[in-house]
Amino acid sequence: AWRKYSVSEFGNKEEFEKELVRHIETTLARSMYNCDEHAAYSGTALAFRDRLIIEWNKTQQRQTFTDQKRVYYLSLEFLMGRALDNAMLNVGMKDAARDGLHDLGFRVEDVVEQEHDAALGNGGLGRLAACFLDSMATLNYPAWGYGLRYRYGIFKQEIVNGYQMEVPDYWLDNNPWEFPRHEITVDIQFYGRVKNYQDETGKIAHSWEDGEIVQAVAYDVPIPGYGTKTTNNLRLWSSKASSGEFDFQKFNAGDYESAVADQQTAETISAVLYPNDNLERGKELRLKQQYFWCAASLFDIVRRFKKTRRAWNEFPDQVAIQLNDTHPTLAIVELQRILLDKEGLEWDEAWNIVTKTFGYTNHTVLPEALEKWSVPLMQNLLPRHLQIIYDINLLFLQSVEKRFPQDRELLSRVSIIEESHPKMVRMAYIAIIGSHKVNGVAELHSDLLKTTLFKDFVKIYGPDRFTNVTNGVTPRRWLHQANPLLSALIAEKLGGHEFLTDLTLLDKLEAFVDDKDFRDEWAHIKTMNKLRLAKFIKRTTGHAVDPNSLFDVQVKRIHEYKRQQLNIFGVIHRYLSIKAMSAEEKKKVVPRVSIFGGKAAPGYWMAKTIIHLINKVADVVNKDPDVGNLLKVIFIEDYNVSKAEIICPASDISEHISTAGTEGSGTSNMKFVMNGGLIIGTCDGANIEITREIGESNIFLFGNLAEDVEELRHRHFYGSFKLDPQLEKVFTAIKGNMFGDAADFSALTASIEEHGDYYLVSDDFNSYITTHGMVDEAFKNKEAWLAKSITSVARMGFFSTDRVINEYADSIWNVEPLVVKD
Ligand code: 26V
Repeated sequence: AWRKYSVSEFGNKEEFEKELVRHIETTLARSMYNCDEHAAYSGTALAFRDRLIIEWNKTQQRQTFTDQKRVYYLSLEFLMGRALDNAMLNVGMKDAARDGLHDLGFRVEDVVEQEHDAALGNGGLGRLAACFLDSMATLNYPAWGYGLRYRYGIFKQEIVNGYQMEVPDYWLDNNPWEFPRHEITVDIQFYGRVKNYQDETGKIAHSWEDGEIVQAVAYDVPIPGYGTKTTNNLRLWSSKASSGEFDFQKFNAGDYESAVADQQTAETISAVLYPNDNLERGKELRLKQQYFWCAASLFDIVRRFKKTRRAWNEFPDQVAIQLNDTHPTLAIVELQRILLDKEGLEWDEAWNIVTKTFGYTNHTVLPEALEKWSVPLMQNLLPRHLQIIYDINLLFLQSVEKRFPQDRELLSRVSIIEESHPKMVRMAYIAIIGSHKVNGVAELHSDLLKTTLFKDFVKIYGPDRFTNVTNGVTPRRWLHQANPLLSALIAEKLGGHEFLTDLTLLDKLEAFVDDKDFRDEWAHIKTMNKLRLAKFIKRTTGHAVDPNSLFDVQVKRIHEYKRQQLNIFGVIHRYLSIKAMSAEEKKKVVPRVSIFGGKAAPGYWMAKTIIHLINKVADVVNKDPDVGNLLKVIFIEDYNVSKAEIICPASDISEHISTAGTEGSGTSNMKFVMNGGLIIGTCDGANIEITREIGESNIFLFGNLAEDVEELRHRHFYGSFKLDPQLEKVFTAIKGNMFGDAADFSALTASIEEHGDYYLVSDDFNSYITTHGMVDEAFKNKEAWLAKSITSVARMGFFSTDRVINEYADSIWNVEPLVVKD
């Protein structure tokens, strides 16, 4: 009977308005007479939140009732961006909301912009996790995300005098999308010591005692699927001093301040997202974060399993856990500990359950990103886990020894413990040994894992433990939401929006490549999107850019391997060429806007130097009357998910130019092509598969191949290094103080000229410049360019995360969707 009291499921404009007003006047205690855009946002969000939470409840009941296998996606990062637009589109009520808001005097586009990005991630890895959640819900998989509820997301970037400054991103005030679950808490232990004792059967058992306890509190975020009834859950843990932790002794002794300080120490565990992308720095607090989150999640998963009253050997039939990089590797050790110490299973039985449960995804081959933790640090913080790690290692090495007797070298290479000073625990090795599948994120990357980084493990386990699942992006956010005009045009041609849930249907667009009206509309939409970006640039930087210019975009984390330095050197080269031209020659130049965006890790000096150089070049170029509109350089401050939604649809060409063999996959390459932009790139990451899908004539590839990188690096050191002559001209300009004090950039030029040019900037420079010349030529032929753009979009069906999730489900998780009939 209580069912009829489900009030909030508004189904039209009027009902939406009623809910909106109700929330503004009661939940927010505001009057409609002074309702501003922010209040309109909060009211709309609350109205949609009600809808989501009703579906969320039903989904959870359904999933519990059918009792089938669930997936748990463990990620330290979920780079969600804004939620409201996504919720409106997924629920299918955006038009009702638009009309309702309009009646009250608001534009839905402005209202949506009031929301603060949920920026709980650094870059590709975190955004991939967010796209996965969208696809898992849309495909009706019973799936949960587990992460940390950071009080501060990735820092906000400000550019001051051309330098990056970091500002904290406090984002939690008035966040309508999270539900605190104060009743769901887990006690997490740190430090202490291990006690050995004999159990009832006379067996030696272990218990971990006398540690410090911190409480994990669950916060749930609903994840709606697009056009489905499934609303999954993202559970984020927040740290809190356990009530026992507040030291009443100190308090009563008058030391109130110190008692509160202890409490704050507990709360720092989930305080801040580490802003290093691809650089491991062994900080104790980071290890604490990892264990805190793994232990809370495992406790929750095990508690849910135990409610089913099944036998332990059925655990892997009910639970699949995917490790997003090595950050959650302690979950493997924690499950083994629970099964041994708490549940009393035998080692082999427990370990068999563990390895069947876990899968591990690797995202990078860069050696500086591979996680290692010092043995003394782990001994102190997690003494029982270190013992278990040693046991895992012992048994593993014994089995290797049996199969490959007398290969001492092999044993020391694959040992979990690196025999350095101090000794280090190699987390990737635990992840491999404790999982049944290890995957890379694009073909080349997965091949490199097998032939280089994890070669010895292929020898030990055979090739079947290693596989590839090429990344994707969700077309809901990255096509439909970011580019409503293009999505509508495609829907008109294909007779509906089905392509959003079956992206391979895009191939039907190829039939229209030669249709003149269609092409014109396609071109018009690109221009509109460029105008939208131009307005944004004007508003945020003050620079006017001409939407008829070629928009050339590189937005991603700043890293030497991604080679923004190659791009800015190319821009300088272009600038010098233009300066040397006659008026006649200038008439033939294709006007260009070079757009950069991205954050540098706060301690990564070389990356910060690259940002500084880009901004200094912009200062000089943008006010040079010799150049005018032929070249503009723009650095977009604080690149994030919601800015990406404006930038991706507006590019003519985007740059994916990492040193071959270094980029795991890249995912923005997919977003740009899906939005009708062409790309210039190296044979690296998913660029290779994008080329295979869209055809070689639709992409601008350049540069050395991965297979030649080692040889080239060797030659730089042991042969003679000769700077590329074109690049030399660029360096001469920099050293002549053309962009301010050359000393500011000497580390950057020296890394190439003097320190071996590890990222092959000089080797690839000529080919890069030549290829940009081909881009200019191609852009002059508008019709041919449009044909490339349309054909490419038509062939991008493969890069939906729906395909990706189905591959994980089939080949790694062995889970089925839970489809509901209406
Ligand atoms: C790595 C590390 C290393 C230890 C210290 C903290 C920290 C934080 C984040 C990361 C993530 C770096 C790995 C990463 O983001 N990889 C990117 O993953 C994308 C999704 O698979 C892929 O498209 C990019 O090519 C890859 O660089």
